[in-house]
Amino acid sequence: MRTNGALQAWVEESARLCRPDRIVWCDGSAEEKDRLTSEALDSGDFRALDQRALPGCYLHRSNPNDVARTEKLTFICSPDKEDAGPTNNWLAPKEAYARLGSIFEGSMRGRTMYVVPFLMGPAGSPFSKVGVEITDSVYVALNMGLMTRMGEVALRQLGGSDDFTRGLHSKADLDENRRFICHFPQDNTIWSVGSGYGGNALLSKKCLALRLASALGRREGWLAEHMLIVGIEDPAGNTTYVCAAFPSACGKTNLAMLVPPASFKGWKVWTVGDDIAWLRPGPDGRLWAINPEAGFFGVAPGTSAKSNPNALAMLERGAIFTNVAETPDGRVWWEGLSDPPVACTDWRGRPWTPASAEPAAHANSRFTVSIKQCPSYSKEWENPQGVPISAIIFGARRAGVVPLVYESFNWDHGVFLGATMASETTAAATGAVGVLRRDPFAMLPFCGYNMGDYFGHWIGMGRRLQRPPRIFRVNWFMRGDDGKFLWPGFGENLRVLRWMIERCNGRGKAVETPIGLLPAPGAIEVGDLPLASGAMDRLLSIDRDGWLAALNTQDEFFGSLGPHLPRELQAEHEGLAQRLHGGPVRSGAR
Ligand code: OXD
Ligand code: MN
Repeated sequence: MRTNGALQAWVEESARLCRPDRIVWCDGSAEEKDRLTSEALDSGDFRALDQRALPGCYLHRSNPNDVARTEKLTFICSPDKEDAGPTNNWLAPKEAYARLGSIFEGSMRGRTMYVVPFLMGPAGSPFSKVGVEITDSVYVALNMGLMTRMGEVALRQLGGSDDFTRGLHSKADLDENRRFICHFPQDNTIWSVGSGYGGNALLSKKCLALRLASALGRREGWLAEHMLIVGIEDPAGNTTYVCAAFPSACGKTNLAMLVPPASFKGWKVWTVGDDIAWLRPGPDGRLWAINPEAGFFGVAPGTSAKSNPNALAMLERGAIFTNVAETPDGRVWWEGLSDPPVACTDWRGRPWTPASAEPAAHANSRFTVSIKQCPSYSKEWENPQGVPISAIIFGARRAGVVPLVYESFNWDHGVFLGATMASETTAAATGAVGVLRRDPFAMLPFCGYNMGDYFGHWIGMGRRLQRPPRIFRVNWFMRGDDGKFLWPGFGENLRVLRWMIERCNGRGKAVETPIGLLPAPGAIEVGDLPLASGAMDRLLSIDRDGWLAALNTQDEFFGSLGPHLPRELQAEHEGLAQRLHGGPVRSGAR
């Protein structure tokens, strides 16, 4: 197995730095999974859940200081600070290697170093990339086995090449003051130290598949995006593939495996991915997408028979739960799953009852599970060419201003819709929750290069597509005056998706407004949904004052990008301002 010279040399160099007691190369076999699971049980990394009720399921309780992505401690270490841009933290590569090197030094003494080769994307696909993660965490190694195509398959794809992402990870002493997640796009390298949390430590995910891949995609002419991929099959058997970008913990997993409401007879939804899409123009002038991952690292709280029955079904075996509560009979529980148990053990291992002051599960508690266990799993996930994308959706969590759905006038306007996203923060990252922040393309924490250049890359991508996807914005989270959500969401979101599909097929009716094309009255069929009175009018209205206020913060944000802001987006911004001030709705609308 260990025949690749460049890989061998890098593993030896890393071992000289970290000084592990032993080195284990992961091959991805079932026997290895059993062995690593026993190790995790022995070390206390895993607690066995009731193996009759939940076969192959385990609970991991993390260090309480290590429960979410730490954006403050995440850096893009490009040689030139300008390439990281104003939305990323930057460290000079030399300084980053020196600072982290001193923490890695001897950090694996007394520990095992796991060498985890992994493949992102289907074997043999032109989209796919190989990475290798070196880690001292058995929890990370086991998660990587679910989240990626791990082991031999990756080494076979790599062959003798030295073209692989080098990811070095150590939990070190889990000290927040010695925690850094550094990306070196010029070296195709990631160094992550001091955290065992998924988004910081599963280096395939945010670090490779988004931060490094976005920079690589710019050089190679493709896109790495924080997007789910879903296929929607109508009763006639036509499947339309859609990508959707939402910030973390805003329902991507639920949307990716949506169950059609009862009134949608004959409709089916197929899950290709729930978090990351790699997109490239195909020879037919369309945009094609793969999901580079092989599993889901989903948010547990709020996952229920109502919000996501498919997720519950796939979590009955072979799942790793992180920081959820444990019931006395060895099962799992989290807020929103069901009525609370009379008593359980909370995510920190403390006794909990419904009278306890704090939640039983951490707000960012997670499950990890293979995509193949999802009842709505799409076999197209294995297609080396990916799936053709007809629509791109940008969504965010907004209590007001942004309507339920609208369509862009054209590609550049669609890029503008992505670039001007703002969303209320969630528990997926450390820091305050519920604060409105700009999150362009839901990529603020994940874009590996200058955000202005990233916008330019998107504009350029449109020029290469003869049949570009239509672009939409959605907001499932608008609230009425009583603070309650106006739209029921979950399965009912298919009503909105159906309008988008009709638009893609040239049938759905729309009206032109200053912000874009809104569904014509009645174009979204609401049937007998129990909506509050006037809800649909409110959901599809234009809050002119809200939009005028948004223009100011857009201006500020665009200004911060300086000369990197593409002039097309400046023109879109000015066009929106003119239309909001009563100028004509643009020509060229389709
Ligand atoms: C995730 C995230 O884990 O976005 O997918 O934080
Ligand atoms: Mn995500």
